[in-house]
Amino acid sequence: MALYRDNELSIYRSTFSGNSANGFGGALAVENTTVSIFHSAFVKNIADANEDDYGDGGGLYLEGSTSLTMKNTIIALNKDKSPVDLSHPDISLDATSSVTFNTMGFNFIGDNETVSSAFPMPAFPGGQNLQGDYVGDTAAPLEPVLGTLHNNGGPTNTHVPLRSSIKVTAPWLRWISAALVTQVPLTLLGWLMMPLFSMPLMPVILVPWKKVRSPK
Ligand SMILES: [Ca+2]
Ligand SMILES: [Ca+2]
Repeated sequence: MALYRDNELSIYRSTFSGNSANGFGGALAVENTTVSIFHSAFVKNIADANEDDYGDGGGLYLEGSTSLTMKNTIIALNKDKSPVDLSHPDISLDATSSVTFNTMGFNFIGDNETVSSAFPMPAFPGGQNLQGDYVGDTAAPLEPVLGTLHNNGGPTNTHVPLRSSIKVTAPWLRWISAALVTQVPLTLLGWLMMPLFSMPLMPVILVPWKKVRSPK
């Protein structure tokens, strides 16, 4: 399924896969639109399929005064096939657009080219950024591990995140990973620095003890 829209659009639990456009927006192009996308996937779509250097945004192409609210949505593994023109595989903004983003977290952006301010990289590779999104960039695109387009129930075929995908990492495992990354180094640093802080206290403790013992 591929769409062009210029008013208001809500997408809920939908899959856009394998679409292509010779121009802009392989899966979805919107202009002056209020867009909400929840629990959906935009994967393996292509912009500028005819490779004439005219076309961007394999996943989404956003124009005009558009606002995009997004939660728990995968936009990854899309392509911009322009041979020379800048490659904007997943999301592309028109140069004159004024797009506002409202992320509600748990989104998965393969390449944040053109949207790095709305979807900044996380502090640790593979982790969530401060908004709770998983984000890659052109140098290190993030690839979800998905099953093939398949009938997994529901009215249309879908891609199921597989067990090894970041999207399905158990919350307790994410907590342990975060603890290993942040708490273990801090604890080791604390142990190493403990003698530095305890040394000045030793004379204060020992001197009164000696005075008490001295009359004997
Ligand atoms: Ca083209
Ligand atoms: Ca392009």
